[in-house]
Amino acid sequence: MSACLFCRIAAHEVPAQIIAEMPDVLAFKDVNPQAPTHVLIIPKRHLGGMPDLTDEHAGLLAQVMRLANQLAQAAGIATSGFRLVVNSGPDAGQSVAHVHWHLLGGRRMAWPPG
Ligand code: DGP
Repeated sequence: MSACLFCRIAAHEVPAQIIAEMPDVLAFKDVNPQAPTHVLIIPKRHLGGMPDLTDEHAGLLAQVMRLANQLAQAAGIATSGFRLVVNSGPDAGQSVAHVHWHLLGGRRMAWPPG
C-alpha cells in the first residue's frame, strides 16, 4: 500500500469527493476549501512535484488543462474567472508531496498571493 495520501485517493483507498476522472488524472474537492470552488487535480501515477515533470508528461499536462477548463465550465466560473495554482516546494507551501493543481474560483481573489 502506498504511503502517499494522494496515491491512496487515486486508488480509492482513502475517501474523497471525486468529481471527475480521466485516464491519467483525477479531480476531487479540497478538504479545506479556500474558495466556493476549490478542486484538486492530480495525476493518478505518483509524481512528487513540478521538478518531476518532463517532456514525457506532455499528454498528462494536456489532460490537466482540459479537465481544469471543463471543471471551470461546470462550476460556472469559466467567464467570471478562476485560478489554477501549483504550490511547488517548501517556500510555496506544498504540503502534499504528490503534484497537484488547485482550481479556485467563485470569489474575488487578491494579487499578489500571500
Ligand atoms: P498544498 O498545500 O498545495 O500541498 O495543498 C494540499 C491540499 O490538499 C490542501 O489544500 C488540503 C488538501 N488535502 C490534504 N489532505 C487532504 C485529504 O485527505 N483529502 C482532500 N480532499 N484534500 C486534502
